[in-house]
Amino acid sequence: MISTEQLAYIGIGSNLNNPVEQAKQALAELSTINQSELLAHSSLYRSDPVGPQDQPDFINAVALLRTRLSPELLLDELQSLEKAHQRVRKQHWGPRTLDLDILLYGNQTIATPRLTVPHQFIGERSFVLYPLAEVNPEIILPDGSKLTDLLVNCPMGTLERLPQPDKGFLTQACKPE
Ligand code: A4P
Ligand code: MG
Repeated sequence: MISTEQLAYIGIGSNLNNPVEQAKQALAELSTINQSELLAHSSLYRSDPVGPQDQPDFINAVALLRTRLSPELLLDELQSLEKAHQRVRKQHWGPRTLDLDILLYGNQTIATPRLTVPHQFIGERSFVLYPLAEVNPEIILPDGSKLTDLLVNCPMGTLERLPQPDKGFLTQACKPE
């Protein structure tokens, strides 16, 4: 079977071992995933942890990939990147060096033991919705809900966009073609 290209939005999160560097490195690594191309990414954002509070602040970002990988193969690639960042799974919603979630995969709804797409909490997390909107404000979820409407009901809370560095991988928030 010849797989078709899909647009996949990936959520990046880190709150251990220099999270800004972890996130920047993750963006660089996402651009090397096979059969995939990094089309755009958001700025980096900082926010207080959602869930257990006895952990450091998080750095989050969103990346847009064009990929020929199936959702499961894309998840394999993301999990091997997490592993390469010495991610250790101890506590649900606990601290992590790198978390890579598939937020959206084309217009697909997926419910398997390994994958829930769109991501289960996509509609209620400011650290996901605001970076997504920076990459593409016109996103419509598979259930027909508009990103712009979700944002209206999701205050920024403690979320803040970090200033863009002058140089390095994150030179600018690039837009999808
Ligand atoms: N899985 C199911 N659906 C997906 C998907 N769409 N993308 C499965 C990726 N993985 C998906 O994930 C456990 C399993 O989820 C995977 O094996 C995969 O088969 P995990 O990353 O090992 O574990 P987790 O930490 O229990 O869950 P998850 O979903 O990554 O946590 P969340 O929901 O992302 O929450 N606060 C702030 N401010 N910023 C954050 O980024 N992140 C979390 C973690 C909590 N608080 C936060 C943040
Ligand atoms: Mg995850």
